[in-house]
Formats: sequence, C-alpha cells, structure tokens
Amino acid sequence: MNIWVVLLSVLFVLVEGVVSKKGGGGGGGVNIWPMPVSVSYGHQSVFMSKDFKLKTEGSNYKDASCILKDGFSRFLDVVSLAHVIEGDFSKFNASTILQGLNVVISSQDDQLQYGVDESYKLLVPSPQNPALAHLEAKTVYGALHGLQTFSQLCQFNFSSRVIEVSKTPWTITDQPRFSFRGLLIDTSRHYQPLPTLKKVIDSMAYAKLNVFHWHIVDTQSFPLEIPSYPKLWDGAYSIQERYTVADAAEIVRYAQRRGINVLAELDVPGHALSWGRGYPSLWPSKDCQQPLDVSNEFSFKVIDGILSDFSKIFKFKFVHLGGDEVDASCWTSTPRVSKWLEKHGMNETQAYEYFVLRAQKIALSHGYEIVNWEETFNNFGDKLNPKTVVHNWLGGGVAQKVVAAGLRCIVSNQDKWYLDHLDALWPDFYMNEPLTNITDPKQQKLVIGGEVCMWGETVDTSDIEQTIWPRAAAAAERLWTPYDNLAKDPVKVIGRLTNFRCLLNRRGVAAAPLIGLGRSAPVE
Ligand code: CP6
Repeated sequence: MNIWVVLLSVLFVLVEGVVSKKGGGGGGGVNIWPMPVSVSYGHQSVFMSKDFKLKTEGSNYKDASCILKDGFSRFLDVVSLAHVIEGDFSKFNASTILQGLNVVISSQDDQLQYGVDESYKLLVPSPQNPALAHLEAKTVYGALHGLQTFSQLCQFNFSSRVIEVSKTPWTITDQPRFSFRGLLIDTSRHYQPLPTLKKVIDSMAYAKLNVFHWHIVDTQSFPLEIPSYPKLWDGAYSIQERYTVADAAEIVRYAQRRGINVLAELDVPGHALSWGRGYPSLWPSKDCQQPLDVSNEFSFKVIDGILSDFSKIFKFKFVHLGGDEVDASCWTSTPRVSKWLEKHGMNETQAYEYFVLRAQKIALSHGYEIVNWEETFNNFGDKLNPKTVVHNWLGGGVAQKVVAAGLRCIVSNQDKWYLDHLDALWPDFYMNEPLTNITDPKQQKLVIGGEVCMWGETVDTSDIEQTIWPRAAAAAERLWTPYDNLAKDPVKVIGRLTNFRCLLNRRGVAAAPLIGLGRSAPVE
C-alpha cells in the first residue's frame, strides 16, 4: 500500500475518531440524543445481517419475563422502519456483516425501582473484528438504554438496501446524571386514550426518560375506576372516557417493560372537584365544591380507599399527593365547615396543613414515599414527613431551600419545563439547570431529577405528541447527560436535536419542527 494512503488513513482516524467527552454538546459528528458519557468512533461501516440475532453468551440474566427479548424485537422494528431489506448479502465482504448483538447482564434482578442501575457499555466492531456487537449492563434496564443508543447508530442504506452502522468501531459508555427523569401527562382535563398513552411511553423510552407521572384525576374529570369507591368514576367526562383497573395495570406493565416507572398522582385537597359527582358529601357544599371537605372523616376514608387500590396497581415507591393551589375559602365560607375549623382552633392554612399531613400518613401506611407540590413546603415545610420529595413548579429557586432543609426535590419550573407553555421554546428547556445555585455535593444529591409537564387543558390526542416533542427531548438531555458534556450554548445542539426529531418522525412520533434559534438541516 502506498505510504501516503497509510498516512492519510491515520490522519483520518485521528480527525474522525475524536472521543466526544467534553464535546461542548455539539456532538462532533455523533448523532446520539441524549449525548452519552463517553463516545469514540472510527470511520468504517458494517452491515446488519438479515437475521441479526440476540445472543446472551456469558450473561447471568435469565430474562424470565422476556423484557430483553421484547426490547430487542422493538430495536429491530425501529432500525428497519419497515424498509424492505433487499440487499444481496452474497455480494458483501463477509467481514463487514454484523451477525448479532451479544448482551451480557450481570444482575438477575429485574425489579424496576427508583435508582435502579441504568448504566451500559456498547461496542460496535469494525470489519475484521468479531462479527457480534457487544452490550454490557448491570441490569436489563441499562441494556434497554444501550439498545436505544444502538438504534440511533443504525441507518437504512439506500444503495446497499440493508441496515448500516457507519463510523465503526463505536465504544460508548453511559449512565444517567439524574435517576428521576419524568414527563407528566394529565388525563383529567382531556381524556387520553390508552393507545395515546402507550405511544407517549414508547417515545419517552427513545429519549431515555424514565418516569411517567400520571396526573390521572383532577377537578375536571375522574376517569379511573376505584373498586373501593365505585361511584368515583361517575366523575368521568363520559362512560367511554374511563380507565379500568386492568387498563391502569396494563399501562404500568407496558411502561415497566420499557424501563419506565409510573408515578400516580392523587392531587388533594384542591383539584378534586370531580370526586364529588359520585360522592357529593366530599364537597363543602353544593355550590362551594372544592377543596375536599376537611371537616368530614369521609374525605380521609375515600383517600384511604383510593390509595389502597393504588397500591395494588402502582408499584413505584412514590405516590404524588399534589397539595398545590389550595384555595381554602370554601372552608371558611361554608358555615358547617367553618364551625368545625373554629372548634378545632384552625385557620385556613392550618387546616390545609392538617389535610396534607393526614393524607401523607395514609400514603405512608400503604407503603409509599410521597411527592408533594412545592406549596406544601412553602407553607409548612418543617412539618412534612422527612421522606417527602418536594416537586418544584413555581420557579423562584425553591429547590435551593428544599435541599438546604434536607428534603429531596424534583425540578419542573413552570417558565422552563411546562410543555403547556407554548412560548417556552426548546432552548429554554435545554438550558434549565436543576442544580442552579446548589453547590454543596450533599445538597446536589438531594435533587433527584426533574420533570417536564404536559398539562392537559389545551392538548388532546390530536396534538399531544407535537406539543411534547421535541421540547421534552431538550430536557431529557439535561437530565441524562453529564454536566460537562452539555452544550453551554444551545446553538451547538440544533443539528443533533433536529436529527433526533426527524428520527422520532421516522418512528411515527409527530414531533414538531424546532422553533427558536432558527432551524437547521439534520447533521450528516
Ligand atoms: N393543575 C394542577 C394545573 C396546574 C397545577 N396543578 C398548573 C398551574 C399553572 C400552570 C400550569 C399548570 N393545571 N393540578 C400546578 C402544579 Cl401555568
């Protein structure tokens, strides 16, 4: 071989094969979203065999519930994207054909819980090397993330008509920055059909989000069946717009198999008017209908019944008890309730505190740890159960105060991470840093993550996907990628995020074009 060819190839490897560790977020030719911890790549191509196989040589994991097997089959679906693999493999140099993926998982345990190990290591060899790609993970959920990353490296090649992985060899190590990476879906303001919820869950997995915060019921409607109090779902919009217990359990199962926990919310005592359609005595009066009647033992009995039923369906260790936007004026303006307050020496705020703390005790008795919206902390933070996770939304930097008080925190500031705020653009989502002004490493650990919120007043099944995506993806990278790998200037990620949104489109997710900071073509 000519010496110049050799020298040029060496130079090419040096230029192309950059490790995109502190890559400033741009990606340096890497089109993975969210950006992993470390990536290196080369400049050769391999092609996936028509019968690309899952192998588990040397793995301890038995895959009794087929979580890995099904994840692999979804991987094959999203990389082929319904293209017909018509390439003639006999014409390929055998060394360029990738025969399969060997997945080695060290832990048998496939319990999906908060804080489960989600790390993985992925190697996609170049030609001449072993004909298998290699994926290592501690748990099956880390392996699922590895499959997602691998799927983003695969492309249908229109000249060879097979699936290609270019820029091999790839070596990727990865793990999330935060353990809680959520998306809130509100099924009370608009009912969302089950296929819509499942599609949202699928798309969350593409972006490595791992908590589906199900804001199931609210003032407007109560769509969920509660066997302990069967008239509660009389508060549904219609007899069609409901979820049975089996439906909810199916959503939990569906999400769990994709590495996603379901955080169910029961928002009390405000945001609960719909409960009274079936049980009017939960209302302070017929014309003052929320918050739930604090003076009535029945309110707490019903909460106990609901949480008892929840605990059979929602196995995540957290339940969300809301506690936001409580306007207690119904309590003082309703003579019967007002008398009760007087008798117990409580003003409105004290009654609100009494209600929230009592609901917390009920949730604890069902084995849950609790998430509450930040107003509970703002009003009586020192009284909250120490296991409470405070969910910030008002902005104003309360996260700092929450962690200084030793409580855990989830970040969702409304000006940055509320998807119903259509004027918040993807760069706002990208640049919202959960650890702003939190420098003590012990306090930083108390910020368990963050969540983008798709409140349902103005979205239904016709536009929910394009309202969520691509902005939720911008937040997903903030929550996954190590701080040093994130772009300090969002302009740097336009190409890579545009590419991810096109990938979502190809997979059948109606992600909207990027708006804000101009647009650009996908990175080649
Ligand atoms: N519903 C409930 C809501 C909101 C909250 N809780 C909300 C408030 C303000 C904005 C968006 C949503 N719709 N139950 C606040 C946590 Cl701007």
